[in-house]
Amino acid sequence: ARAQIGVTGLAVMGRNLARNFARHGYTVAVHNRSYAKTESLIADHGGDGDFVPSESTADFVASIERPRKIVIMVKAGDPTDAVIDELIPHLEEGDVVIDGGNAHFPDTIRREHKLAELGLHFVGMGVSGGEEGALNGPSIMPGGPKESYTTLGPILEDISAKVDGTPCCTWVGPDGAGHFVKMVHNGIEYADMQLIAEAYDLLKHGLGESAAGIGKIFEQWNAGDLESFLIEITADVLQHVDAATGKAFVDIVLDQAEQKGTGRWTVQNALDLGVPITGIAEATFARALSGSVPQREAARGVLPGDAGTWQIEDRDAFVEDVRLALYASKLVAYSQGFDQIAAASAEYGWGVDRGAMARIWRGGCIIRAKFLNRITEAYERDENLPLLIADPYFADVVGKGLAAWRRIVAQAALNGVPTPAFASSLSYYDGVRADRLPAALIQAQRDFFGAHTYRRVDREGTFHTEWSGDRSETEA
Ligand code: NBP
Repeated sequence: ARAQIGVTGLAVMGRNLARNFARHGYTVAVHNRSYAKTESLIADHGGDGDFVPSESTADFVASIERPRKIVIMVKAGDPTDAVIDELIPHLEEGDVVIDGGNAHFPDTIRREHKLAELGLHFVGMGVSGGEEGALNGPSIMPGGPKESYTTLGPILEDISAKVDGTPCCTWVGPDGAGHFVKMVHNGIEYADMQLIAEAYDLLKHGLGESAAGIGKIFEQWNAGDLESFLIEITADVLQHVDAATGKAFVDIVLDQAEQKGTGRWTVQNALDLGVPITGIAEATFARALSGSVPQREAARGVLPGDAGTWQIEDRDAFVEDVRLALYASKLVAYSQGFDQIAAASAEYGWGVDRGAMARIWRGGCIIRAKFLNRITEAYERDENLPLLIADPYFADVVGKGLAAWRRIVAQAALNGVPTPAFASSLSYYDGVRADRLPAALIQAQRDFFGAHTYRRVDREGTFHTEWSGDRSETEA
């Protein structure tokens, strides 16, 4: 046995992760269900470093130094269980099995408990950054038993992205914490992408600007507070021309957004925990709406718009308004995502450090962005911060963009441009800051038809009014 780490599952992600380990000087045992992928890795990239290929699981496991560290990088779901079951008979106490796939966190919790009973460590590891990140430095979110991080951590930190010399990898928390945080990362990614798409749509309708022209605006935005991977690729995509037609690429792409499911998982979990992640939810539903083909067909030419024709007098002022509205909406989406992490951390006993999560998202991953530094700073100022946008720095940023945000959402409504994420973020903002919410009326209604009781503003206790009787109040 001479390999320091093993990777099984050599499709795009596993292959690149194995190459990344090898390039960092580790001897890497490699294995795939069908041997052809293992052979092609060695044939194409054997020169990247020291690989130990094996055809059988037994040989693969035997080629790794104990305690073994084995990264599974296969299709999430049943294939992951199949690989774990195949590995188990060959493993020995203290070995560490790492699932780098996009597992749903309840599966990770289940697997961790099962392997712990066998004396094995199981690390559910979120990996973001796609194939490019896997090769050149991803953001890595490992969970599982903390002691496994002592030996595994340095290797993962070695191959992760670095920002200002700091690795984009840290231990997230026990059992499913790593995969949970990766899930929320993807949810935030949904919100971020939807907000950018809405900003593009507003600029398109408001200014009548070409895709390439809007691409230039995103390029300028990327030089400021909004600097991030997603803004950068948006500028690039919008300026790309379709070779076949000579049209803007974005204009020849069918407008039906697909999804693999992490956004849905994030929203489902938020519903379970009762956390309002309206930005992520609207983004997920916006994709669903785009794919609602029969409904869109039924509406076409039938539903009137009764919308105005957008008259922008000051082009630069409008662009700045959209930028400020985008930034504020984005902060709300992140704030909500971090609330969900806090709620889950409390529910499952994970102790997740939110500032550290913002830190490891600064590089390598899809939502990497300059302003994540500010989020880390906010949680360093107060690790129990109940509301990210109420941190003094962010409250100030949002406050300065507030008038622009309101103008944009109002103009979008008047001109019939859908902005579900912009609008719901603003509603969330106004809701969370309201002195008093109409939830009081909801409670009264619930008590009226279902005797669900209510609490009063003026004294402790739970009360019910005899609505169908003499309307006297009783203490429940
Ligand atoms: P895929 O998700 O396309 O999975 C293909 C791999 O799974 C192949 O190695 C295949 O082996 C193996 N596999 C399957 Br399918 N069923 C198996 C089974 N029953 N037993 C053993 N192996 C099995 O690969 P990927 O796109 O590289 O992604 C790998 C993981 O990383 C996934 O969980 C994915 O969600 C996650 N991820 C992907 C990205 C990304 O950008 N693509 C980013 C972050 C995370 P075979 O070659 O023999 O068919």
